[in-house]
Formats: sequence, C-alpha cells, structure tokens
Amino acid sequence: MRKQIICLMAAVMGAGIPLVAWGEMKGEETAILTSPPEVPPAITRSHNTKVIVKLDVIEKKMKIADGVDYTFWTFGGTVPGSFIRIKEGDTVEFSLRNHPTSKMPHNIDLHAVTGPGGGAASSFTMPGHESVFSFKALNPGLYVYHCATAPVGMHIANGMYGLILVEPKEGMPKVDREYYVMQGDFYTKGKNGKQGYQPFDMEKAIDERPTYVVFNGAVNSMTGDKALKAKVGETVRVYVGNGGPNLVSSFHVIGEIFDKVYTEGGGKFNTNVQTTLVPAGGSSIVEFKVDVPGNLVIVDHSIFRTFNKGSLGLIKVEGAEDKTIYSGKMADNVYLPEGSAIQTINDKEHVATAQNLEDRIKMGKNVYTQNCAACHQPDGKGIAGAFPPLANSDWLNKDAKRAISVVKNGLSGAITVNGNQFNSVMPALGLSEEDIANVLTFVYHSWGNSKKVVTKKDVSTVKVTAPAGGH
Ligand code: HEC
Ligand SMILES: [Cu+2]
Repeated sequence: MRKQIICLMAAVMGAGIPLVAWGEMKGEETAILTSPPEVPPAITRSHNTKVIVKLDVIEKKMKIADGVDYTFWTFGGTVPGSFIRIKEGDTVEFSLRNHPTSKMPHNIDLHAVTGPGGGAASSFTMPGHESVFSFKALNPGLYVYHCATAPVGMHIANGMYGLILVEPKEGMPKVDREYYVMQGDFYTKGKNGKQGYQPFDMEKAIDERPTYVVFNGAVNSMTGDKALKAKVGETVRVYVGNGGPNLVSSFHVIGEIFDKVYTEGGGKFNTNVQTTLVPAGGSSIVEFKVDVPGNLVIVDHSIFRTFNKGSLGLIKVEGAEDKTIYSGKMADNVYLPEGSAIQTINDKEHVATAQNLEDRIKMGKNVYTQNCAACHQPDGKGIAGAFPPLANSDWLNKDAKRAISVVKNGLSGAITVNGNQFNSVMPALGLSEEDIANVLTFVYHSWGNSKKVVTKKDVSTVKVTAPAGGH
C-alpha cells in the first residue's frame, strides 16, 4: 500500500527519484555467506530489504599448525566465521542453528545490533536447536560478532568470532579486490609446534600467554597456494578483524602503505597509514593500490608473534615492474668508515702472535669467520657468480704472494677460479699482517688446499698498493 503511494509520488515528481525510498522495505533475500579470505559481493540494490541470515554453529577438529590439531568451535565451519554483508537500514532475520553434534550451547553477540547483548540472550541455542531473532541495522560499519556463552573467554578462544559489514546507504566505493582477514590468539596445552592433538589451556588464556597468534584460524592460512592475490595497478580492500580474545593487533602490511584506513571499522577514513591498531573485538578497513610486483607480508607488528607464533600472511602481487617506484638493489658498495676494521692496522697491541702452526691455523680460523665467511661462505665454497671459492681454488694455490696481496689490498677486475669467471670487488679489509698470515694459513690448510704456511714476514714483503673498492 505504502509502496504504491511512493510510486505515485515518483511519477508525479518526475525522474531521478528512486521508486522505493530509503527506509522503505522491499522484498527479502537470503544473505550470501563466505568463508575467509573471501568477501560476499558488494550490494548493488538501492533499497532496503529483509535479509535472512542462517548461520550454523559447528564444533570441529581442524589444523591450527602443521601437525597440530585443535578443536575449534565455529560459526559456519571456519575460523573466523562466515562473513555477513548487509546494508544500513536492512532488517536482518537471524537464525542461529547449533549443530546436533555440538557438545555445548552457543549464542551470538553481533556488535552491529542495537539491543541487549547484541542478540546474545535471544540466540542462546542448545545443540540440535535453532533460534531466530531480528534486528534493524541502524549504523553502517564493520562489526565483530562472537559467541557470548559462558565461559565467554573460552568460546571466543576456540574461534567463535567473525565479521558483519553494514554497508552505508551509498555503498562502499568500488575497488578491484576485497579480502577478509581476522586475527586471533590461541592457547594450547603443548607449546608452539608441539605435534598431535592439543587441548585448550585455560590457565594460559587467563594469563594472556598465547601459544599461537594467527590470521584466519591457522598458521600459514594465507601462504603458498593460499596466498592472497592481486595485480599491479589494482586497489585492494581488506576487512580486518580481531577476535582476540586477549591481544590487540598492530596490523601492518610489509611493503605497502595503506592509502585509506577506516579506523576501527567506522565511517571516517584516515590516509597514508603504516600500521593500524585493531582492538580485540574490533575491526579496521584498509585499502591500498598495489604499484609494484612482489610479495606483500601481512603481519601483526608486535613482531615476535609474526615470526614465532604464526601471524603472517602473504599477498602475491603480479605484474610489470616499475623501477621509478622501486628500483630493486642498485649497488652493493664497499663501506669501510674510519674507525672500523681499518683501525686494526695500526692497533699494534691488539695483535696476538701465533707460536706454532696449530696456533696459527686456530687464530686464522677466527679471522676467517669474522672477516671472510660472509662472502666466501663458512665452507669456503663461495657463491656462484658472486664470490669465488677458496675451497680447492687453483687461483689461490698457484701463487701465495698474489693471495697475500688480495687480502692486503683487495682485488677487482676479472679473474678465473676453477674455470669460472668472476668480475667483482673484494675490499681491502684492513687486517694486521699477523691476521693475514693466520687467515691465509688457515685457508691453505682447509678444504683440500695446498697446505702452504704463510708467515708474518711473507706478508710484510708484499707491497701495499692503492686499496680496491674506491678508497
Ligand atoms: C665483501 C666480500 C668479501 C670478503 C669479506 C672477502 N672476500 Fe675475498 N673475494 C671477494 C670477491 C668478490 C673476490 C673476487 C674479486 C674479483 O672478481 O676480482 C674475492 C677474491 C678472493 C681471492 C682470490 C680468488 C680465489 O677464490 O682464490 C682470495 C684468495 C680471497 N678473496 C680471500 C679472502 C679472504 C682470506 C678473506 C678474509 C680475510 C676475504 N677474501 C674476504 C669478496 C670478498
Ligand atoms: Cu559458543
């Protein structure tokens, strides 16, 4: 009836006015729910509707890390739970269905709900039951939903959280790709990486000492084949959530700057942000245009969590390079400022003297580890195309005076070692004569070389020339 009146008004007032005004309900539809990292398609309708959401609670064993199983409690079978997308002004008819195989009752508190407990009391559901309640989405934004059944902390710690996006009336600006990423902290009896089935550890949870901190429910949920994807030139939007239960996330993408951040999932955006804080039970919407190819790394910048507890994901960006934006490595120059190694040349007191061959080799080994191994490698085999081998090196074994000169003065230009050409720069390292004698004696007595002994006197008879490497 009301609808007809509005249609009539539109006809009277002319074009440009939608047939159904905002706040007017038209029809109904069933929400498309997606599993992370996927996001349901943008809502294109320009009217409000009744949205039916059916969400299943499933308790199930899944992998939290390689070789580690955990019993997750889920909304929709995944951690985080299914992504729900509706529009400001929509009325949601929400069905929470607790699977008959569940051991626990569960409910849902949606932060997008205006009403007691965010729906928690109305949705308390025993295994094998379904609860239905309805709410009107008054405020646009990105909201967390979670289970709020006692013990609440335990239900959340087991993975009972997800995101619901309430698009503003005018919709979200168009982007090329959207992803769903949600952080959570997990507490297992066994320590990080302990294989086999791991039960929940209440004490660790209370003490806020997580065993795992992960995105999308598991270590490596977004690496390898499961890495997120984008192409150079595309704009990427990530709906970021943090289920907690305890930790706050310092959300960061290594190699990108967020062009826009809808801080805390709200209506206003900040620009040019490096790291955004995502509170437990909160969210953030980040957007960035990818300009160059490569791997972007999604992290919680509380960085031990990333490298020791699992909060690491990848976005693989494919496309053409743009050297004006990122050059790649352009030079690897020698940098030996005054007061570094050079100083030891004149540092007479520093020089300990080897008493015998065994001593000399031992001291030489130390010099090698500290001064040579980084380039020529600890096993003396060098790196193909960059650093020539010292192991079994024909160039080295042929002429000891020449070898002394290399270490004393550095070396540049093309040389051939064991049939392979190198054309690079070895810097003069500023070692004392004693150190040079020791290190070369060590090298000559290692890796199948000629067992020549180099003395300090041998070193002193080789001329000092202008050092290589631009000094
Ligand atoms: C910064 C990297 C770097 C360090 C450190 C370095 N080298 Fe080299 N070294 C090179 C490069 C590069 C060459 C080849 C230079 C060229 O192409 O002209 C080379 C060549 C040599 C050669 C002659 C080629 C061969 O394989 O026999 C010897 C001998 C040698 N280095 C010994 C040493 C010793 C001993 C040390 C430590 C005291 C050392 N180097 C430290 C980079 C390094
Ligand atoms: Cu629950």
